[in-house]
Amino acid sequence: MRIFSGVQPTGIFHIGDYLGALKQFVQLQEENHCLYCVVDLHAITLPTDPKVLKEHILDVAALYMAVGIDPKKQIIFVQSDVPYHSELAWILMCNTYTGELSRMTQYKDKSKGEESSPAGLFTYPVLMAADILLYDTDTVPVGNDQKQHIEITRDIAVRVNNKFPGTFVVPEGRFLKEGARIMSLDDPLTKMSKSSPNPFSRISLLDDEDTIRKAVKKATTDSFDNIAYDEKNRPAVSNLLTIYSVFSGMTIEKIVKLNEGKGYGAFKKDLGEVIITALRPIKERYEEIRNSEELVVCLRDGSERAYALAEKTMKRVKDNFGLGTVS
Ligand code: ATP
Ligand code: LTN
Repeated sequence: MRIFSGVQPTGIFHIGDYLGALKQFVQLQEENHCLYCVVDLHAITLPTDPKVLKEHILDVAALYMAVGIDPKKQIIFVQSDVPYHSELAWILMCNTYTGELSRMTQYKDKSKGEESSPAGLFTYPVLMAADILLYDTDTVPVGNDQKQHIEITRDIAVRVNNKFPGTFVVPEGRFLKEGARIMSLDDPLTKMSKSSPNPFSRISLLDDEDTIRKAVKKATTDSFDNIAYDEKNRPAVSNLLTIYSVFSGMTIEKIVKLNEGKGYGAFKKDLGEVIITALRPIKERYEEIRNSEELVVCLRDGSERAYALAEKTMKRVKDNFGLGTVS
């Protein structure tokens, strides 16, 4: 199967990105053809400093490799290195309704209803659809905050296929049950996010050990005197149990049992160590890759291979739409 996913170069990944998305990227590479993209064009939908953006592009690419994606077997590349993404986005925009874009919750959140919000923020989902459809993608692994964007991608693909049969493969989203939505450590009702102003709301994949211990220690809990999973009534401790479970590989039931009669102090201490142990090898590999010359070489090679695949799809799309001088 063809797999495609993308991450915005807006900062260092946190454990929510890792558990919701990156971990599945690694698992999927065993039996599939995967393309993992650094979606820099999406990152400029909100104001970005060019120097910082350039660094973040390399940070994200290095993190892809550090978590275990093999750039020789799979394709790791930067979106704007393959200009077909923007070209296809335009064609798709002509087949997308403004009404459906205005219903996107991410747009509503990020634009805050202001008239001066960039049009790129509004058409963001169409560029994402172009990313996916350009590579005849079967499956898109993402965190479940992206469900609505996958739905609109499918709707656009079906709409175009109804006009011009056989233009696109209609993709499916792939969402994990556990880890698909890791919540903030300071507010279990909002998702862990790179953009939250409180650094203790998240744990970054590159945080040092003391920072991780401190963030876990400060994490919000509740006033019950036992440790139990109850997402509705005890969201904070349930979130910590999920994080514990996905990093340790132990079931939640087993962790609850291990913690019978213990308080939050001991539980959090163990959790901190579980996270530190899981992140240590990623951090070590990241340091090696981030400053190596190999990183840029891999990205160039990745964009050449992605370009060749995209070119084929674009030729088919333009032919079907009757675009261009000759077919
Ligand atoms: P931010 O974290 O600033 O809100 P974002 O949501 O735009 O950024 P990306 O970097 O584009 O995040 O997301 C990378 C991937 O990680 C996406 O597939 C997204 O669904 C997933 N993801 C992000 N945050 C979480 C989370 N808290 N829990 C689970 N998955 C997440
Ligand atoms: N919108 C996504 C990032 C993204 C993406 C994609 C994910 C852009 N293009 C294509 C999967 C496939 C986000 O904010 N997480």
